[in-house]
Amino acid sequence: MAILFIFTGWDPEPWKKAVAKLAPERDVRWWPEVGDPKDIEYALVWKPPHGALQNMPNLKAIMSMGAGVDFLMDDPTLPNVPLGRIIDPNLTMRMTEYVVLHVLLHHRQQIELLEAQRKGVWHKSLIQPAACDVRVGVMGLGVLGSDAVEKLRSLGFQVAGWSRSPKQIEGVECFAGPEGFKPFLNRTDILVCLMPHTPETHGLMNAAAFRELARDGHLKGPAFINAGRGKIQVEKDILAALDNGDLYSASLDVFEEEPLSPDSPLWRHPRVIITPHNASDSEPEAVTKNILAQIDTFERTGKLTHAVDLKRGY
Ligand code: NDP
Ligand code: OXD
Repeated sequence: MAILFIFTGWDPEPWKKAVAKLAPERDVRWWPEVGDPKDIEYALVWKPPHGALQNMPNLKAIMSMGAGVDFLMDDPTLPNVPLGRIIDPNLTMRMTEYVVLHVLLHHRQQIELLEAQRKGVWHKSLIQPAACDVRVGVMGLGVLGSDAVEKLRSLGFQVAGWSRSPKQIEGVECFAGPEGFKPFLNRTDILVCLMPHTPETHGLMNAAAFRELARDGHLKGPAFINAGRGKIQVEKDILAALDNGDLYSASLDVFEEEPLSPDSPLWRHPRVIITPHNASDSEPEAVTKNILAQIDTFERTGKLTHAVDLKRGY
């Protein structure tokens, strides 16, 4: 049995080190050095080129090396085998760190304070609302969203969430489905997107959605934080909303096209914080351990621990 790693855009060295430490006995191949394709039973992938998974007659399962699988969905040559993904405390914890950091940055108006610092201004007139007066809304109440809402709630924010199917989470106002979207936005000062990219979520965060965010809050205006997927947002609409006041500020970790073009005006916007899709990086040792355990379980039970529903697309 051989395991094939296929990824683009990542440095393979830390992964090779993790495999050497955790599974020195395994037959592991590194794309494009596939060897005999008949040997490959498991493919561990991150943004594999279309077609790279073809012609492996003994392939049993494909596993994303991250939480998302959207990059596989438009590959017409995707083999019809079970597809898994990563759910791991390491990944969840990192995402929650990012969400809490950026919610607090917007809540505490740090962009404005840094601007004042650059100018040598003692900005004492800036009114600082308490967390209990600020409404945070989290789009996506899955593995990552549900951890984030819990931590945000413990900081004292008024927290709501939005998902496809209805949820009940103590202390969190839960909205669901298309009919819940507008009321969810209407009560939100700081919006956090932790959703997958699917045909339903494509372009969802557009001018019409930003216009629905609350305008009666204690902050200078709504903030948008996206650590889900870039194709959920319409970047020209983010810029227009920042200009017309529908948005006051934004933190963006993901983009319509990655890496973000050096020409994008988002880089230079004074109220936008850009991070390079590193809200929650897949940590080689934690993820390799997780995937090896999933393979062992699959060998015993024929089922993937964190299987993806291909019909839903996440
Ligand atoms: P989950 O599959 O556990 O959760 C997804 C959530 O989104 C669910 O609550 C789901 O609703 C909701 N959702 C999906 N489609 C819709 C829709 N059409 N309308 C309303 N809600 C919807 O995923 P994770 O929490 O593990 O991860 C979320 C995403 O975060 C990943 O898909 C990935 O894109 C992104 N990510 C980004 C990283 C980064 O570094 N920037 C790192 C890791 C992940 P329901 O509960 O009803 O199914
Ligand atoms: C993921 C990601 O999906 O890093 O895990 O974006």
